[in-house]
Formats: sequence, C-alpha cells, structure tokens
Amino acid sequence: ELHAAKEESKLVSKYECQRSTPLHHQNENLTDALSAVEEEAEILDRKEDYSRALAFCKAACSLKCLTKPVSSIQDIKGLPNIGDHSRDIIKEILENGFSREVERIKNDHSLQKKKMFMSIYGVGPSTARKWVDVLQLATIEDVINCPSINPRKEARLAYGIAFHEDLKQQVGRTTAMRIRDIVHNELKTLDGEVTVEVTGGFRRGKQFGHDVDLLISHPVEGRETGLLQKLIHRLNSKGLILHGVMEESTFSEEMLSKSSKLTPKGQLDHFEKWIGIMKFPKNLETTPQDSVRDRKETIKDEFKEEGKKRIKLDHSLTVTDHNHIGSGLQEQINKSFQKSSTSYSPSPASLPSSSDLSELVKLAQSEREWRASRVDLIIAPASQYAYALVGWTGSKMFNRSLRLYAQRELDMKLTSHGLFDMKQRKPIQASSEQEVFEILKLQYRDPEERNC
Ligand code: DGT
Ligand code: MG
Repeated sequence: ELHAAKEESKLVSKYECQRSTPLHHQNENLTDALSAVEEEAEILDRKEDYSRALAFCKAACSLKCLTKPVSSIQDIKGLPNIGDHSRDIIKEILENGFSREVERIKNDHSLQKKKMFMSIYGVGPSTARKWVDVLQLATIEDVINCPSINPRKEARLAYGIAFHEDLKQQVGRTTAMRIRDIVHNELKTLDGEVTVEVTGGFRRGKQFGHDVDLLISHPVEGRETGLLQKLIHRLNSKGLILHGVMEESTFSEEMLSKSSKLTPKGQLDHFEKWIGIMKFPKNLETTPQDSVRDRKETIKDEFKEEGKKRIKLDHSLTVTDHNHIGSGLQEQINKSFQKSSTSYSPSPASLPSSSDLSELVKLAQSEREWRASRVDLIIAPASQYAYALVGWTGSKMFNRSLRLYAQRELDMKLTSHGLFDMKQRKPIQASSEQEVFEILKLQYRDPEERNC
C-alpha cells in the first residue's frame, strides 16, 4: 500500500529506546540526506553545541524505525522529532528526488576537506577547521609537510597522520572476531575465567567498524584488577601494539548519582581502559577457509545493496553470526602469526619515538606484513558489567535516549556503571541486559534493534 508508512508514523514512541531500530531500513535515501546535514553541523558548529546536529540525528532515527517507505510528506505526520528543517529536506527529496542543501554539501570542497581530515585519528572539528581555513591544507601530504604541524606533544595525532591509510580502512567483522580471540587467548594465560566481548557497532550487527571495542570482565568481582596492565604487556612483547594510552579507572560510588561529562561522542565513563592502535597480519581477513564464504557474502551483500551508493572496500565482506571461531581457524591465526612474526619488526623496543612524525611516516610507508587497527580495551567489574555492556553496545543515540528516559520518566540516573534511584537514593543492581531493560520498564531490545 502506498501510504502504509502514514499509519505507522502515528504509532512511533517518543524515546528512541522504546522503539526497534534496525541497521537496514526502508528510508535510507532520506536518512542518508539527514546524516549529511548532521555531519555538516557537527563539523562547522561551534564547540560544545551539538543541538543542530542532534536535531537532524533524531529526525533520522524516527525514520529508521519505520518498516514502510515514506512516499509523501503526509506519511510522516505525527512522527516524533521531525523539526522544520528536517521536514523541508524530506519534502524536497520526496518531491524532486534530491535536496539542494545536500547537493551543496557534497560540492562544498572546503567542507569535504575538513571531513577527510576528521577521519584522521586524533583530529576533531576544530583542528580540521584550522587546517583547512587557516593553514590552507588540502591533503595528508600537505599535513605531513606542513612545518607548523609537528605533533610532538600529541603522539596519538602523529600515529593518526602517519597511519591514516591503514586506519581509514574500516575493520571487517571477521577481523574484529579474530582480534577478540587473540586478546582472549592472551588473557586466558593470565586467568582462565576472563570474558571478552566484542561490543560497539559489531555487536549491533554491523559488518564494518572504525574500531574494535572489546569489553573485558571477570565473573568474580575484583579479579579483573591488574589484568589490563598485564595484557598490554603481553601484547606488546608479541609486537602487536603500535601505540596506546592507558586510562586508569576513575570510578567511585558517588559517581552513580552524578552526571557524567557530555561529549560529541557520548557520555564519558570511568572504566579502566586502553585506547590505541594494534598491529595485525594483513591476511587476518582472508585466510583460504574464509574466502569462499566471503565471496558468497559479498555477492549477497551487493545484491542487497544494489542501486545504492556504497563505499567499496577492497577487503572482503564477511557475515559471521558466531562470536567464537573454530579451532581450525584458530590454528590458522597462530600459523599466520608465526609466519609473519619475523616481519613484526621493528620490535616494540625499536619503535620510533612517538613524537617524530617523519620517522612514523617512514615506518607506515615501509614494506610490512601488518596493518594497523584501532582497538579499545575496556575493563568492567562484574557488578557493573550489565550496564557497561549496554553502554558500550550503543548506539550513542540509543544510550542518550535511555539515559534521558531514565531521568525524565523514572527519576533514575543511568550510566555505564549502574543505575541510581534518585528518589530512594540507592543504586539498583542488574546482572544482565534483560534485567536492565526490565528495571527501566522497557521492552527488551536486542543489540540489532539499537541502531538509532
Ligand atoms: P563504529 O566503531 O564506527 O562502527 O561505531 P560504534 O557504534 O562502535 O561507535 P564507537 O566505537 O565510537 O563506540 C562504541 C560504543 O561505545 C558507542 O555506542 C558509545 C560507547 N562509547 C564510546 N566511547 C565511550 C566512552 O568514552 N564512554 C562511554 N560510556 N561509552 C563510550
Ligand atoms: Mg566501534
């Protein structure tokens, strides 16, 4: 039926966390347009003001949960969070097939340069604006050769610039699962009961991600302390670490009732974590066993995506529903590591000093069998695990709405560490994600339904 979306629009709940939002949906042409405008706002608006970007994001979220395509502006009557600006864009696309504003954004060279710079690890909107508007830079080469950019103080930025080619390439699902297994294997040598879960976009069903978010825990409270330090030490001694920063836990019980700092990326938490870049054999994604399945899935995926614009990646697509890989595959990883262990030079000790950009560029451009990938390792104690899992699974928008809902509707404070009942002045424990939703009086949503 032509206007089936119309009936649906009236039924959409106010909070994103009350809806089921799948990764793929029926109105991607509209949400892509809104994302482009959101992105522009994010790049150009002044620091600390996410309100415009947020408005476009919320409008897109409302469209994402519709199971029918919108064919006329009447169809979205009653749909929550569609502001005037978003409505105009939607209306124009429905009537003319395109939005002048989106076309302008696509042709805005200055904006596109800023966007490209923002894909560098360590570069945010203000740096990107400065590089384009003040320093007149256009390419990574320009950045490398710019005398006024020498990120001596910020190692992260130096690595981000030097390894941009590696890091801009998204991580595939198979690689993410293998990275999990590599990390898990190292942890098992320290403590057999440690758990490691892939969270972030991959847990919500995405095939690609900009990083791998691993949530580490231990069933016995307290036994997780000290693990991260030892893990990093082990990974480093195997030559698997390129660069990273350790953050100590800053959590204390009082924080449960306090608001955490809001950033463009979401709310910051206080877990002990390691944020960095790891080195993996380039062939991690394409061992012979996988290539048959990969090819099949590539075809399937292309079929599904037919007619849509799509960023082509030169490594293969893979669909794996299982979190754990078979022992045959494990053997192959081990072999591929042994084989390439000689090429894992320079060894950690001889890595260039982090401040030297030209040294890092030399390393990045050298013949090497490894590629660099962004990895986050987060440690959560058992008592906070369920909340940490919800928080690190995302999406950011889903978290935001959960927290807003908890605060406004239940007078409760939700963070990645726990839930605090403001009226009764006490924390509420939960031992699973299902329980978290139950306490919040919300229908449980699988991670795949949290893609708002
Ligand atoms: P991606 O990696 O581009 O495919 O997208 P995501 O959804 O994996 O996003 P990512 O990796 O930036 O973050 C994963 C989730 O973890 C996201 O839903 C928000 C959450 N998260 C990220 N950083 C922090 C943080 O510092 N504190 C808290 N509480 N959550 C965070
Ligand atoms: Mg991620």
